[in-house]
Amino acid sequence: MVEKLSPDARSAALAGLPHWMDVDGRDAISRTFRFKDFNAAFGFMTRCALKADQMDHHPEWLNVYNRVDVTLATHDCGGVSERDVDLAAFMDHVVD
Ligand code: H2B
Repeated sequence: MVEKLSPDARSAALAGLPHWMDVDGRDAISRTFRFKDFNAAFGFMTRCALKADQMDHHPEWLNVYNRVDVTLATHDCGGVSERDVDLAAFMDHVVD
């Protein structure tokens, strides 16, 4: 069973993910990524989708041309877990 991060662990994790924000009214984190064009955005999504499937941990996301809005939460625990932090860090690494 995946566990929700404690408030302290969550704050510490978010300090290391400065581009990610708390979602209003929901226990989740989000970030918007912007790319040169659709090709670059979809390439990013493809890399993240393969990683997410390997992790068995899947993002909620919306793509509009060169923009990808990502929300991460762990449905199995109803909040943010270490898996969300790991997937967020992977996504950041892909765009770095
Ligand atoms: N993704 C996310 N974001 N949260 C989950 O709780 C989750 C998941 N659970 N992907 C996984 C799949 C679970 O449903 C399967 C059965 O392992």
